[in-house]
Amino acid sequence: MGKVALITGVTGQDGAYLSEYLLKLGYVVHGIKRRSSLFNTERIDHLYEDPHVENRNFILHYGDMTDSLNLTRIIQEVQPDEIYNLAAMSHVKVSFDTPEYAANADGLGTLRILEAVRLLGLTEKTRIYQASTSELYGWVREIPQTEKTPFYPRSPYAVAKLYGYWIVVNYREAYGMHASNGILFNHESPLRGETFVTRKITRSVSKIALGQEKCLYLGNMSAKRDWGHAKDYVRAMHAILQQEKPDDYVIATGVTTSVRDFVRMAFSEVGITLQFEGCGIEEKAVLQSIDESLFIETVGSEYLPSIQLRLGDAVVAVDSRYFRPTEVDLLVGDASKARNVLGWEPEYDLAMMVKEMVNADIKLMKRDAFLQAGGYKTLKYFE
Ligand code: NAP
Ligand code: F7E
Repeated sequence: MGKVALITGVTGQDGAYLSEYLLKLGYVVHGIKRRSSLFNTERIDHLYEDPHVENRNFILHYGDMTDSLNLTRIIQEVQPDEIYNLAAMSHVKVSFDTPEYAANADGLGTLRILEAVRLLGLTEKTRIYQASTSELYGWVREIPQTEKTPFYPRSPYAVAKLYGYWIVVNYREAYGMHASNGILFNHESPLRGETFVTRKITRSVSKIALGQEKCLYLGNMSAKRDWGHAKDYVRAMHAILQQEKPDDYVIATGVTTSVRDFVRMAFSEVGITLQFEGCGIEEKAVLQSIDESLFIETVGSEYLPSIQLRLGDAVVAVDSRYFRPTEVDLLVGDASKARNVLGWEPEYDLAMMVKEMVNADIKLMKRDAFLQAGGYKTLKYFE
């Protein structure tokens, strides 16, 4: 019999990659998804199994991190060996608009999971992974950040996650629970939510290259992040729960890059070189040169006649609406402990990830253009 895992936030970026990973390892995976008025399972549709199939390995339950009764019932039904608590209102900027909800879902939600496991008498059986975050370091006290670096959260999201972090430590110490924090630095992928900065950039680069958009508007381009690939990071989550003793681990690449340099890298994937001019709110980036053969190779010759890219055009500009009331300027993690204890190493570097994300978005934007142009009807007609 394979192990049974329960994943909250199964419809998110990490939930999707972790489900795939655990299913390949022979787990039975249960996931909690929210009720929504539109389908919200796009990232996991390829894993979906019809409820009429016998002995399913991938089972979804409706639930919400703000509903204790619902969480307790699901945990009782599933009797999981491992819980991965990934559900959260995970957008830092949005947490300034919805601070109470972020505290409820991200902070108290974590408590609800821990307390349900305790009340159901599953303390000995069920191991818990908590999705903690490098945002805890906020206004960083040292560079690079380790498991010992003091926290200084800078957003309602980070403050809610601080509660989540400490309540996990407290339940571990108070009740001997196998509960661990993964302090994960930013991790991205083609499945990343569209409003996080990396995906926003790779989507815009693709649209600009295909002539569907003229300019990408960003906030603070000087912010620096330690960006890894989500596929690498879900392996670390699993490894943390396979340890005999629960503990907390930093998961990071150790390399930090500015948003501005991420923009440069993404445009250069389609053969475009940018020149940045001005500073602060006046900063913009103009098209300096285009490597035509690389452009045609990546974007595809069938799209060229409709594209109007001119040297000197501004394709990136600053919009202050994307600034945050308090910013996290620089994050870079030291994952030595994870390397030594878990044997964890990332397989992706930033350049590989940017390439994968840009290519995936170009494909997606071409598909969207095809559908908008009536492709859908054509496909239907021939079905
Ligand atoms: P994500 O793509 O935003 O996914 C979040 C998931 O949580 C989604 O499935 C979402 O459901 C679900 N969710 C949100 N509020 C919920 C609620 N009240 N009840 C039930 N489910 C709810 O985030 P991610 O990038 O995969 O990150 C996974 C976790 O790691 C999050 O806790 C995040 O805060 C944390 N984290 C992320 C990073 C990173 O760089 N990605 C780094 C450190 C920590 P819908 O699909 O319906 O919205
Ligand atoms: O911003 C700057 C922005 O929203 C990164 C979440 O997964 O990772 C994520 O949080 C940086 C910030 O991620 C835009 O000001 C500039 O400095 O992609 P982001 P985040 O805030 O680091 C951590 C580890 C988590 O735990 C979170 O759940 O980019 N930035 N211009 C922008 N950011 C956005 N979103 N949009 C802009 O236009």
